[in-house]
Amino acid sequence: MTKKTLKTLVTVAALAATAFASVSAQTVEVKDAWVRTSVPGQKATGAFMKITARDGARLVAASSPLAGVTEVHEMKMDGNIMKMRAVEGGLELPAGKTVELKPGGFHVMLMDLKAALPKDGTVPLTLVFKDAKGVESRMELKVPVATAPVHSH
Ligand SMILES: [Cu+2]
Repeated sequence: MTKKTLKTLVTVAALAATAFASVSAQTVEVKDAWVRTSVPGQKATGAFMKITARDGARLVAASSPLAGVTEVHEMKMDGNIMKMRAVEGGLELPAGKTVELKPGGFHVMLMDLKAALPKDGTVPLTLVFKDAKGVESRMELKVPVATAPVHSH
């Protein structure tokens, strides 16, 4: 191997390591995630969790192979009616503050479900975050299916 080839290889390896570091040095933490059970024929359900972004970020998208459409939703009163809608521009995650996605509030909506989600199953869920500089990062989760909030200790 010539010296030049070796140097090129080292440079490539260094770049790969940098890319890996920026992904693995996860600045977003997700805790107590759960997806509500669904029955056969049910088209939608919600995923809930606690998200803390150390440096601040936005949850801009989510996806799951078990759902045709996945959106970040909020519940809001519209007159006397509680309505839910997609969070425009993504869910704001202020630096160091834990944002709770819970029934009746923010949630990740799984729609066009491909199958029923029985209790004790798991749902693969990908969350896409965008930091203050607009850099996107992905987080892959295996979320337990439950009928009520899950607490980790
Ligand atoms: Cu919803």
